[in-house]
Amino acid sequence: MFKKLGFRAIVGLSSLVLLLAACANETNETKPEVSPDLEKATETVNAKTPNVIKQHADLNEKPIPLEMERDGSDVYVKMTAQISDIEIDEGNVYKAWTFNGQAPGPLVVVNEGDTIHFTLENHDPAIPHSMDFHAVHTAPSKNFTDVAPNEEGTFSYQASNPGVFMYHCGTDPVLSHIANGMHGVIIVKPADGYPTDQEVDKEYVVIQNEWYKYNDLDDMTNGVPSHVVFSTKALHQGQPNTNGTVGAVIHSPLEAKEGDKVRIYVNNVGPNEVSSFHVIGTMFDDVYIDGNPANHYKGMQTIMLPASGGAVVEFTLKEAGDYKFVTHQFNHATKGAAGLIKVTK
Ligand SMILES: [Cu+2]
Repeated sequence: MFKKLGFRAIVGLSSLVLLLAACANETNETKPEVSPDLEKATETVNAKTPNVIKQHADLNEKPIPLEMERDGSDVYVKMTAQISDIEIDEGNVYKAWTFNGQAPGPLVVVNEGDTIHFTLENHDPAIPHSMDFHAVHTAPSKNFTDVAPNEEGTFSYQASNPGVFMYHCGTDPVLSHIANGMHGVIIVKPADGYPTDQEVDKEYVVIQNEWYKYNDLDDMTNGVPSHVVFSTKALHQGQPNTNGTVGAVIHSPLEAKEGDKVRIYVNNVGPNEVSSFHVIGTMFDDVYIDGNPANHYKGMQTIMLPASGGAVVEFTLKEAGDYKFVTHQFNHATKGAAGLIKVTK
């Protein structure tokens, strides 16, 4: 997908990196391709923040709320690309590349059949960003294109399929943009609802994501995540809205009453790992894979969420107590991917 000249530059750059690496430690490890723009913008500002982009070094942009307005079935959504500090673990502040200062970004909820008129304001002074909604059919070359620093772009498309979809920045190198924090969830509510709508007492949104060494494309490509985490986004007023940080959904637990049927809209935004989503002490009575009412499964213990995959899961909490949910890939649960549902009488 690289333009011809860009590709040559990258090949040249990669060869140089390879040569230097070979000289330095006599290994032949393949280095990921870094776009020349990103390579130029990135430098070690100090030992504490390796790989920080020079213009990001002193930048910590205050989160700007999502703007959303509806006119019939036309929905006007405005988001920002911005650089904001997020403490992903105690004492570990990540200068995240974000949508609206959150990682994952703000929850977007629309109805099946809506036309989305999406505006991205790029508040990042250094590099371009973009938006790829998995909820729409459109030509990426036309509607998922880059918005330059300090510019804005508007794109329109229809959300014609119901589901729990990922969105992410699609600017090259995509892995850097997603792993640095530019991901989120858009729910497209089915026109005719889910067959179990009447049974559900509480509903929440849960998202899984990974973090790697700061803006380190080599680690993102060849390494393992340092943190795998859950976040929750407020679907209804008064619900917690967190970033993807270690313990976020334990410190801000989900709540239910004994006997409640709970629905979770869940998505794994990755970027790289699969999620094996499981609630300890119950099982999923009803599951809609990717959140489409047509994909209805019953009685599942664990659901597999591929990177970007979503689901609606519904389960009954028959006894009061604390229920943890995890990815059953326990190496990832150990790195932070655990959340809590507090069930009271
Ligand atoms: Cu981006």
